[in-house]
Amino acid sequence: MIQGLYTIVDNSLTPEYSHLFLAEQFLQGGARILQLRRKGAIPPFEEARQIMALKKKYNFTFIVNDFMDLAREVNADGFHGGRDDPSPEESRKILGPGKIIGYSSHSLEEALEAEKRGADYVALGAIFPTATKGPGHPIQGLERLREVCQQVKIPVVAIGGINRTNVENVIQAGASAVAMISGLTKAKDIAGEVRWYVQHLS
Ligand code: TZP
Ligand code: MG
Repeated sequence: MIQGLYTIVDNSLTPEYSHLFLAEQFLQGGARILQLRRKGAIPPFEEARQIMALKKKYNFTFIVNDFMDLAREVNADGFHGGRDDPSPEESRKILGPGKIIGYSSHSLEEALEAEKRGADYVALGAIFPTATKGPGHPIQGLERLREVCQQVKIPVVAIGGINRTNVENVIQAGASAVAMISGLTKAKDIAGEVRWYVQHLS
């Protein structure tokens, strides 16, 4: 189930940490959903495999962003795509039954279309300005988030600039889950920060 804290394993703002290190920090903090995200570079098979191997120790859902072949090769629990990726229905065909298909949307229309095409959840972002996405990205804001949550039946994952101060408003707007990168990866105590959100969102 896509609910609560949705952690994104992405070290683009914190290159001093490996993806594997971030994944384990998140899991130590109690995260139950991890997405591997590496913009512009194919994550090495070995990295994704090592994260999958953490399932021996932790119970979590592992979703691969952008790289369908990798998702299939490591038998991840799901794939997260967007405009440049196979459609949700194609993704489901490729990955097989029982897998989770997520889709990045940037408008109500796109979110409704993804739902129609069989996505299990949609992400909507960026809700707030964020360094992770860089300038030039449209900001959705809380009102758009509320509208999307009202009209879309599948879970909506809010993403972009979410932090301790605004997370409550995001939940109030109807988001099923909050996806975060820098709010977690830039914390001094990453596992502790994750724990705060896990407790706050349950
Ligand atoms: N999509 C929309 S905003 C965003 C993505 C991947 C970045 C989220 O990162 P952060 O650091 O939690 O704002
Ligand atoms: Mg993509």
